[in-house]
Amino acid sequence: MVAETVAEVFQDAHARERLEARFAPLDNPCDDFLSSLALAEELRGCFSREVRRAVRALRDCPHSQAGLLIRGAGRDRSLPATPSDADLFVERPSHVGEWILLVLASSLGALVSYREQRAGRLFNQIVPVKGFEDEISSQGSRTALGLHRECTFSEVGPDFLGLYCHRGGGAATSVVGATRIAPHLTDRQWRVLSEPRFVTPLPPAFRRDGGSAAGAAAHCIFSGERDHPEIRLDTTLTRGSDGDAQTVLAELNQILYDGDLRERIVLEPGDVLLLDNRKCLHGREAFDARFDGSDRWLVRLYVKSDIWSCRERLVGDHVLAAGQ
Ligand SMILES: O=C(O)CCC(=O)C(=O)O
Ligand SMILES: [Fe+2]
Repeated sequence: MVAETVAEVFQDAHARERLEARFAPLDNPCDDFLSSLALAEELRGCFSREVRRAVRALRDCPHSQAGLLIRGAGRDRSLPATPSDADLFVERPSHVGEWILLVLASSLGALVSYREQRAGRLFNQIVPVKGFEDEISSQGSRTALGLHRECTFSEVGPDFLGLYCHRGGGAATSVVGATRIAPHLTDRQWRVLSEPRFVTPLPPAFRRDGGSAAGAAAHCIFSGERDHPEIRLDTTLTRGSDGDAQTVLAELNQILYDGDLRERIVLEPGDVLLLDNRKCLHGREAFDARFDGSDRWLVRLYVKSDIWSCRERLVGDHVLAAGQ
């Protein structure tokens, strides 16, 4: 039997209430980043041992599940309306969701952001934005966000990403694990997809400030052992660099979208989804945004396992240059 891609754990009601009471009075975690990380170490004890065990498995067991869904981690009881603009600063009395994400994600590695994306802000607000309904990006809504590895184009993309749900909205996040895809490929498809015959340009969010669309050098889609492969693909952006590669990529897309490989996760307020960005692809269904303050609202955070290996790309405290 193939293991599921995303493991699920539940935070019990007692732990959740204690956590919410402890986190609600804390200041904005961005105010003093290093102090927040130090405090995060103490706050880990607010999660049950079962949750902490599952986070350790995600970090330390490369052959285990590619994702972890923590249901009912904790909610912000004084949440304002969903902002209409993802980049708008909204003054808030508490930051329970951001703290939950910071505590969990920082136990997976070093938190990072990208210079070219949303001005290098650590926490990215994922809300539908008016005027971008049909853009294939995290700001879109009417159009589905195709399966992708986060920052496919970059050599220093995140190893993990975390999504915290402030407000749900029906739209499911989909996840597909590389170990589940590999058995569906013929030897020929596997071989072509394991060769550096694919290119991925920068997505719209990384080009808003006038950046060039050119991505990194040609890359493989699969790497590593066939039983536990790593996958690097953005089904919207990645192209084969020759006819044969393009044909096999189209076949792969068909396998991804036609089969029942995708796991559908509807995030509810207080849930956290942690994904290993090397081991799975994720995307989002289309949905109807209302733009009335009640829309879906997630927060996203990126993690690098080994910040030392990309230190030449550091351009700020936690900010990496994603492009060349
Ligand atoms: O909205 C979602 O469920 C996923 C969005 C996404 O892919 C991302 O924020 O990286
Ligand atoms: Fe994403």
